[in-house]
Amino acid sequence: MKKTLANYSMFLTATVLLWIKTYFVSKFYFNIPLENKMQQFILLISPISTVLLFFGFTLFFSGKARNRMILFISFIGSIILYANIVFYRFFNDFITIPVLFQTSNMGDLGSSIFELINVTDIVFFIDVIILVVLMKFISAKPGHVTKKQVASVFAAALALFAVNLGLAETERPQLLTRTFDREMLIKNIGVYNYHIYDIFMQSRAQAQRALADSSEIVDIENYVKANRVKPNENFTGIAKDKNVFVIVLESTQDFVINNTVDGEVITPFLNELITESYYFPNFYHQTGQGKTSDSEFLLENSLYPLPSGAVFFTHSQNEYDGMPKKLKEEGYYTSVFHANNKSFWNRDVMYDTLGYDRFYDVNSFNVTEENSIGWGLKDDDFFQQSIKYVKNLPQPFYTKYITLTNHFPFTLDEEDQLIPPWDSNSGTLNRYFTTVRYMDEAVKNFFERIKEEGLYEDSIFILYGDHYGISENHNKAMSQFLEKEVTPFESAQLQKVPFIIHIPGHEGKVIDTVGGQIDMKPTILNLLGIDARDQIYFGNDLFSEERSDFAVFRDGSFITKDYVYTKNICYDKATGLETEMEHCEPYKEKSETHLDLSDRIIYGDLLRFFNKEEQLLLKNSQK
Ligand code: GP9
Ligand code: MN
Repeated sequence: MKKTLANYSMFLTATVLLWIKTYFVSKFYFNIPLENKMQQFILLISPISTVLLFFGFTLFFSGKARNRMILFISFIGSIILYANIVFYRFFNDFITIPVLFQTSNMGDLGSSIFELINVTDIVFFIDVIILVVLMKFISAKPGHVTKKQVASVFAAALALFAVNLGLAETERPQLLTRTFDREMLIKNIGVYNYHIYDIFMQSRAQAQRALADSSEIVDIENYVKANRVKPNENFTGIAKDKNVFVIVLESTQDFVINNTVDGEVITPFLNELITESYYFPNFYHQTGQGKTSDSEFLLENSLYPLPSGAVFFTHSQNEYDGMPKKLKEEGYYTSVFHANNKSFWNRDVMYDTLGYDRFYDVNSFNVTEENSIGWGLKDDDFFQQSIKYVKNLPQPFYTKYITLTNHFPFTLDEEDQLIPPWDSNSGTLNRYFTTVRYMDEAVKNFFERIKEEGLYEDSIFILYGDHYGISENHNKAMSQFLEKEVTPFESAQLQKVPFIIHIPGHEGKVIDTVGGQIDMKPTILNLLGIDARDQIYFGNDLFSEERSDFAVFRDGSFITKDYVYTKNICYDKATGLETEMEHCEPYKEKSETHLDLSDRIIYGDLLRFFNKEEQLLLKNSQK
């Protein structure tokens, strides 16, 4: 027994020390917000599995060699942690592989690295120092450990990881498949597992990228250009050089528009706005697991998001022809307002890639206990606090506002409730009406302020719902509200989100073409008189009279003028009843092609080839 203890003592000490140190740094240094006991517990256990696994390898050695390996691993673990600490001091974020190799980032860091490092930082290596001292004074050398014992250490590490992941999944479902936020990953699986995961994801993307063939883009280009319709010339340039406000209406579905609950109007302001705007009642969201970020991706690129994961996370290093980049070439200043952590959905990185000039994240706002609810700053405060920034932006500007209050779980302080919650069996749906009503008021107040600031006349306003707020889990309450059964056909129809284009001085009109978020970019660019038809994108101008009514969802369901295809069934739109598959067949092929080609562009990072080719052509023509 004594011998066994001696065999393991240094291994155990090193494991415990690195584990506890990592926990303390995560909790107190990275300031990871913890909402409940379970999250505290997850954070506590999250480093242990990897720490155990790595030190487990030292058991293959004995005697002095083992001690040296223990020191080595302890040092490497500490360096990884310390690198994150230094990075965090500067960027308030965690290291990712691509960011590490991004010269611009490292350039910033390089010049100030000495300011970021303090002598007192030696405390972050305290465990390594303790180990050195212990090894010096303890004369007993660890002996041989049996293979079986090593195997059980690895098995324990694996089991601990499984427990960790299981608990994390209950706190944040689909943590690894969706990937929300670096902070969330570190909070749930610990800093070391996070790095392993990051390396895995990045290498996978890099491999796909390396395998891509530059000729692929030619076929894709031919396809998209052949399928593109001419934009409506009557609308070309009608908003030339105007400021553009894009307002993302969190979780807002179209069914709340012009509707009431218990006699209360749900969106009085939007209803009124629509009467003097272009309003598209057959407009669908096309997002996948990346939710809000997927909708932003569709908006800026007119490419489809990915079938799994959030493209903002998985392919933020690709080359894109983002709308901000294009608008910048045309003299626009581009920015985003969103009162959330900048790394959520990897926005800080992706916004750089897309070419945004400025991201006003949570740190640009004064967020207190009183002015926040649910996910953070209340929409009304968010809009109001943004005024001081927006009025000083260089004009013309393109700016995107992302609201937050109307987000699951749809909570709201009593004093902000303009209509009471409903009373079905779904608390979620009941509260949803109240938070939508609140958001509507916040948008109304924002418009008033924009008018007061004299910004209104020179601007256009694009409002869109990002994705559904009420999932199919609430079908029962939903059918009670809609007074009809929510069949798969109805579920597909419920994916409609508001799309409103408000141009001051224009009367507006209801335009009933079937379209989706993929169409936003070509529509907006045409209004601004910017010709981007040399770019590769999948949408079409929503005003165009030549367009065919069409929207494909990320799961392959689609909507046309007369049919709805979902869950392998073709429905007749007029009756809502099942019809022969042959009606849907031609569109099915079109849908699959669209999604497939768009995916290939992203997986292979194909736009890098396209742009090179374009530049070459340009050069030759200039000769
Ligand atoms: C988070 C906000 C909401 O920043 O955009 O995210 P969601 O869960 O809707 O994607
Ligand atoms: Mn959202």
